Amino acid sequence: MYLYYNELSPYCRKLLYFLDETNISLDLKRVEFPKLEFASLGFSDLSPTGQIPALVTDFGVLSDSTVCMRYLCDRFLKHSFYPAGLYERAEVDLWTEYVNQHVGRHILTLAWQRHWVPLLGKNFDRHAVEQSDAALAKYLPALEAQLAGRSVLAGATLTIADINLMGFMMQCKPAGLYLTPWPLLSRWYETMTKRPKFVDFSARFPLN
Ligand SMILES: N[C@@H](CCC(=O)N[C@@H](CS)C(=O)NCC(=O)O)C(=O)O
Repeated sequence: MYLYYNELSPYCRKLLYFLDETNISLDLKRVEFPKLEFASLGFSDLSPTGQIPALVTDFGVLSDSTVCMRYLCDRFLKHSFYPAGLYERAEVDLWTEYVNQHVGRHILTLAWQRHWVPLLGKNFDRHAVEQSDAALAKYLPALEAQLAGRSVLAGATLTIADINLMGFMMQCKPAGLYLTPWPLLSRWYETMTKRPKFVDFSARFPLN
């Protein structure tokens, strides 16, 4: 089993950080231009999106960071990160999907518009930034409320819900997203950044 990745991709970074936290070791293959490289390898038929991360298993290719985290937890029996119990698992899924649908993509839009667009000399899309700022103002309060009286998003210990959120939150700085209005989320983020596994991960794969 091996993983196609590029350390600049936020979705790959999420999965690479997940591998560190869970101590799952995979062969890593770095790609620069996934669609072109996959086409030349004949992967276009196997991977529905042609995107990275792409996890090549004995049975086929999985090309979605969240699906890969779930699969790897089950495959390597990492149930503390993705519980086997039905309700506990659903709670992890709930917060993972909430973040994927309402939070993550907006942080990435802001990071793209505020950091990469000026760097690459592309056209700034003010409307996209306004929409993502508004969406975060609307959807971050539920994360803040969920963190009241707890240090992790679901259950009692770190799960893929936290790792998933961290995959996006590690882009806060390039996104120009300040967490002052959300003190519990801010505290959660500070705690996550101090985790030894995150410190190691950031040193191995620096953001810039
Ligand atoms: N929902 C997917 C998104 C993956 C994704 O957007 N990958 C981007 C890199 S960040 C990609 O491969 N882009 C190249 C392309 O679409 O050709 C996930 O969670 O893995």
